[in-house]
Amino acid sequence: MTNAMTSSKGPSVDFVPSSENRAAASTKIVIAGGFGVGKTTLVGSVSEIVPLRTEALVTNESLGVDDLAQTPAKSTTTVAMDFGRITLAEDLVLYLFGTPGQKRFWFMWDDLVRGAIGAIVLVDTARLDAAFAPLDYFESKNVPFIVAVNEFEGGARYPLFEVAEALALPEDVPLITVDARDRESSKRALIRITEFSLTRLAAAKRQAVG
Ligand SMILES: Nc1nc2c(ncn2[C@@H]2O[C@H](COP(=O)(O)OP(=O)(O)O)[C@@H](O)[C@H]2O)c(=O)[nH]1
Ligand SMILES: [Mg+2]
Repeated sequence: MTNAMTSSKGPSVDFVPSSENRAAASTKIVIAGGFGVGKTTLVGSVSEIVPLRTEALVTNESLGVDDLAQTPAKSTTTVAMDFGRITLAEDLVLYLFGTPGQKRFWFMWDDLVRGAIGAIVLVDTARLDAAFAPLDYFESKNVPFIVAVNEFEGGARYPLFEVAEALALPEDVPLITVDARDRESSKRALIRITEFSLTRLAAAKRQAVG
């Protein structure tokens, strides 16, 4: 059992006793975005454990709910969520949580983001509109987030400023490209959200003081 030290504000750190009886700290980053945008792929490419994922064949019942016509390569959909782990240091563990895509699982998001460093919103430029719901969500909850355009082969490439404009992103939100299948690329995205979150924390502290 972990002794969670969570607060309603900002990232939390959980301390778990390690085998050597030293405290190990853990924290988390949330991966969000529309259906088929590459969340499961990203968590899988950086996780050191086989990601725990709950995929199921999309059945007739979910037709119209999970639109596979938009993503012909996919026959499964993540039913609950993706979960991965990265050991950053002997005593520091990062957990990754992919958000469940379907609207019927959105009640889980509040639990997922509690205590998270921040979120990466994955975007497919072929289906930009799928990004609006996660963007609105993180903005409304004041969770730091970055936007990562997952570049699919054969997909149209747009200059990032055009993507920012189309998504009506606030100016300070970092916007990067990513190849979710590539470990190094996915790691860079994790580093970027961590840096951004730290910058935001520092700014908030300065405001509180000044
Ligand atoms: N070409 C290409 N395919 C990708 C990339 N990321 C994911 N895919 C593929 O797109 C499909 C959907 O990805 P998945 O991770 O399941 O999406 P999720 O619904 O967001 O979890 C899968 O078949 C992936 O192999 C990428 O960066 N490039
Ligand atoms: Mg998935």
